[in-house]
Formats: sequence, structure tokens, C-alpha cells
Amino acid sequence: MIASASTRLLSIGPFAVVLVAASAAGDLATVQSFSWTVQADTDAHSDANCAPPNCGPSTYCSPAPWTPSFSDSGSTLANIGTTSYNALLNCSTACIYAPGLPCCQGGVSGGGFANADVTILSSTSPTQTRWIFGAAATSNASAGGGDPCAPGAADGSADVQHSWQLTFEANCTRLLLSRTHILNFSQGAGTMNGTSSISLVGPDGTLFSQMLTPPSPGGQNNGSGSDEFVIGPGRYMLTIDSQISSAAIFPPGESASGQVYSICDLTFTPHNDPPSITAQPTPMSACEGGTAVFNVSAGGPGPISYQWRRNGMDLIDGPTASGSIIDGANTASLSLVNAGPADNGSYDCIVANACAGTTSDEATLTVFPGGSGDGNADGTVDGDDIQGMINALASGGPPSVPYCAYDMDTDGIVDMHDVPLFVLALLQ
Ligand SMILES: [Ca+2]
Ligand SMILES: [Ca+2]
Repeated sequence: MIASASTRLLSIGPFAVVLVAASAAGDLATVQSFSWTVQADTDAHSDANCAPPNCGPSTYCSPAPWTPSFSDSGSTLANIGTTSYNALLNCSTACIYAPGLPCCQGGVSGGGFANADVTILSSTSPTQTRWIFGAAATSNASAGGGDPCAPGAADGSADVQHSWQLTFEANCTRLLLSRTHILNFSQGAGTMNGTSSISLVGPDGTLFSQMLTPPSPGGQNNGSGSDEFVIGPGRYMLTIDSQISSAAIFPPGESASGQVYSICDLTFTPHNDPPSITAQPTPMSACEGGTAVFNVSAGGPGPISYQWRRNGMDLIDGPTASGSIIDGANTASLSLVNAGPADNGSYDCIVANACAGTTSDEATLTVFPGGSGDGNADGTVDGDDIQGMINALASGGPPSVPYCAYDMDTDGIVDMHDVPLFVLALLQ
């Protein structure tokens, strides 16, 4: 657990923090690394028409005079407490031109910030950690000057891209991922764009992934929610990628701003229990050529895996040697299409999470032969079978020895398509 780990801040770079937790046997989740990158720039009033000789000496904001700053509230991430990391980015001078010239006397200001707050809420089981990530970008066409250069083309924009990444080790842990994930755009005359994604990836692939798309001006997209997983041994990575850009296009007074933030609570609880089976498979019967379906229901944190078996042997999807087709061998619902007597047997399903599994009850499959027309099983097809055929047509099942005998075309059901074949059998 993090409780017994001494987590040290090993290094601070301009845009990178690396935390390494001392690991001990039995650790539930140790922080391997926490890193972040921030990129920002402005493209203030970059239209070529605003450059000399059209517009006299100019002071472009490009290349961007961003002043990135990095601050760390403490040199050590305490086992319990909050550590903040911030990057502030500003561009407040843009496109100020020589007085007296008729154009390009505008100004664009813009800026952005990105920050992360890391809190270890509880270092004793269950271990709780909170990760807050945010970024914002603003642009303003602020100073006088009208729209002298190239209307619509001269703009000031601020772009912030950031990526936060938390890597941790875990071993048979129930992980609760609760998140508030919001992308918010102001109502403004300028334009906003941006996306934000959260993903949790483990050794067996992606456990959770969410992408917020740009909202309309004045709106926000909300990706809040909570999911619980059982995670097995391995290394896991929580990544939040966001990019947000604002652009204010002359004339002055236009502005745009937007924010993105995410609060992710990760709670780790020791867990070695298999999923609980909430509904067991039940015995099934089918006519030859028909379809049999077994279902199982399981509860508990996912991801949950399924492996159906016949007589203790794992089933795989696809055609069998006897001509039937297996579908869903690794899902909660197993289908046997074009079933035949060779499919008879005892079926069960192993239901598992990353740490433990349990086996369902066994359920038998009985496939009855079809196509003889000898519904009363006296060895001949004659007038004594006619009433049985009428009954089978009327009843529609369930599958049984007499019912399936009347399924003359062995498609699994008795219907009008079987009548001509039955009449032929009578006449022979
Ligand atoms: Ca008969
Ligand atoms: Ca039929």
C-alpha cells in the first residue's frame, strides 16, 4: 500500500514530474510515475497583411512570447496530503503598431493555464487518491483599431495542450474510478475548439475510455460517471489528454474562452472474490437443425470473462466437426446453431474477473432427431401419425421426440414447409 511507501519526488523538469514510490511486498497500488506535459502557443494577429509595409513596424506575438512557469507546492509528495503543479501561460502583447497608421492598431491578449492537484485521501486500505487536472484558454481582441488588415483573417489565438499520466502497479484490487469530466465553452464572438479524453489502460487492454467532443458556444459536455473494475497483476496507466484553443477575431471586443477539467477519484480495495452468478444456465432441448441457447448472468465489478464448456471441454466459436456452429463461447449467451445429436451433453460456464473465477451449474442439452415423420414411433409413417402432425403444427413445440419427428426439413421447427414432405412420406 502507499501507506508504507515513502514516495519521493525525484526530479522536477520544466514540464515533467516523476514520482517513484518505494514498493513493498503486498502493495495494492504503488505509484510508479506521474508525469505531465503542457504545450501552449499563441498565433496573435499573424496575418501577413498586417506586416510591413502595409502596417508599419509591428510587434508580433509570434513566435509566442509565452512565459511558461512551473510551480510545485512542495518538493515531497507526502503520503497524505495535496501536492499542486501549475503551469501559467500568458501572452498579453500583440500586434501593437506604429501610431498614426490606419491599420493594425489592434491588440490581442490571450493566455492559458494548466494545473494538477494530487491528493492521497487515505493511504490505509482502501487506498483513496484524488487527481484534479485542469486547463483553460482565453483570447481577447482588446485594443482599438478596427478591422483594418484582412477582415476575418487577423486573429489572436491561445492554444493549450496538456497530457497527464499516472502509472501504477496493482495486484488483485477492486478499483473504483469516479470522475467528473467537463469541457466548457463560453458564449463569445470568437471561436473555441477543444477535446478531452480519459483512458485507463491495463496489461490486457483498455478498461475505460471516454472522449469529450467540443460543446456548442455557451455549453458544456459532461462525462461524469463511476465505474468499478477488478484489476489483476500488472501495470496500469490513467491518461488524460486535453487540448483547448480560443480565437478572437478582429474587430476588437471579441473574445473566446473555455475550460476543461477532470476530477478522478481512484479507490483501491483488496479483492479476491470471483463474480457472483445471478442466473444459472437451464437445461435446453432442440430439434435437430434447430438452435439452442444457454444463458448465464453474473454480477460484480468487471471486466467479466466467460468460457462455456461442454462436458468440461472449452468451446470455441465456429463450426464443429458435426456440422453445428458455436457462437458466443466467450460471452454470457452461448448459441448452438444447426444443433445435432453430437452436441448433446452437459454445458457450464466459467465466469471470471481478473483475479478469480467460478463455475456455473451444469445444464444439459438434448437434441431430438428430426425428419422421420413417424411421430408415434411405431416404425412406419402412416395415417396414425397424421393427428400428431396436426398437433405439432398447432403447438409449435416445445422440442420433443414426437414434435421433432415431424420437422421434415430438419430446420428445428414444425411449420407448413414440413407438410408436403410429410405427405410424401405418407405416400411412400
Ligand atoms: Ca408411425
Ligand atoms: Ca421444419
